[in-house]
Amino acid sequence: MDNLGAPGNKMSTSAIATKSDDSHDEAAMATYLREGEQRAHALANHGPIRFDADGTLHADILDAYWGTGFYIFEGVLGADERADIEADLFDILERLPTKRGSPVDAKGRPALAADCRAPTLFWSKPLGDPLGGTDLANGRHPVKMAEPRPEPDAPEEIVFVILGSLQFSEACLRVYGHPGLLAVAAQINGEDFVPFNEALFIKEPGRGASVAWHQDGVTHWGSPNWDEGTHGFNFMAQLYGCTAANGVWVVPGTHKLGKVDIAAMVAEAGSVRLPDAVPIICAPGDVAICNRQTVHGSFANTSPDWRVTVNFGFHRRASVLDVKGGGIHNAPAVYDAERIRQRSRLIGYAIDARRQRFPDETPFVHKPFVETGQCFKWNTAAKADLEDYNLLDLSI
Ligand SMILES: O=C(O)CCC(=O)C(=O)O
Repeated sequence: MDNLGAPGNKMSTSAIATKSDDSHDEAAMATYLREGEQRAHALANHGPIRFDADGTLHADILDAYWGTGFYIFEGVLGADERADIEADLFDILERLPTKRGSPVDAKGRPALAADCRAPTLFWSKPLGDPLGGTDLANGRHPVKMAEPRPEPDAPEEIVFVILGSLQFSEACLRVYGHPGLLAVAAQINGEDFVPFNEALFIKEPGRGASVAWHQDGVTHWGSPNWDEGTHGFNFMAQLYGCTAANGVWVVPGTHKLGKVDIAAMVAEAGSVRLPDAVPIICAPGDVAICNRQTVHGSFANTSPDWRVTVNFGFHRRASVLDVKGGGIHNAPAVYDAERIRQRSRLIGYAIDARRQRFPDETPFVHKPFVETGQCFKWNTAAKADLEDYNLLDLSI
């Protein structure tokens, strides 16, 4: 996930406001959602994870992914796994602080993440857009989305994203170790692929916040070696599925264009309803892969449906090694081989956690672990080792 900035940053004086009168137009939005669904159905970019006999990801998938910038892997997470995620989700929701900054949850217990040093919980007013038109996250969200009015009984603020999420949910950690998804990561980013970060997106009906249009990368845009895969991708695993109304929208092909002028796109469209954008529509258990360079975003969730996304990204090692990154998800730093090795332990823990829960699956083998003789065990000590692990996110 790739949207957040240090809390407390101020609004940009140069922020570009949307013509919100138009964007609040419910009829126009309903038409937009319907037309977006039609555009989504016309794209041949969904199906099960498929490999050829030689282990190569099926050419149709590679073509569709590199052509549009996203692909939906259908039926990746079964009912058992989704039930595990849901149980963890309920636990997380119960343990959230009563309000921003509160050390306790509604039952008076120490709140989730209360003692974390790394950025974890991100708050918004219900149906708000905390990022659009601000300087947060390097100002990557230049345009404010529409902010519909929530019901009067809505709380003042809600949590809409949780970073470092694998420390709060073993079920999410096990999704991170999914052999099919990690094999896809190896095909797209190379066998020595490395982590980016992980997040849980919670888009509650009638409350879930917008994530304004943006491209994710903050480095490399001007690099002579830049290409359509430089900033890696995010997997977006759907617990309950997602619709045009509550899901992420992508402007297909924008991952190939370099840095795009999003404000100009919105100005040309005359609203935040970008005319070429397509919603990622998923059934429960589907997992989308989304190129981080695409122009993408999501609208406030005015629909009656929850969207819960287990979001986790991977990079090419070459995009990260000895590169100065950070500043958005953690402190700026040069990402040397030792940091990459340290951060990659999450892949090792995830593979072993998954092996223990799903013993009939063939676990993924991560080539760098074989080459360096590293072996990971998911146990109590490993669990303790996850605290604040996202201080080492590889954020480019
Ligand atoms: O899930 C969302 O609404 C936004 C996800 C996103 O922007 C990202 O993963 O970069």
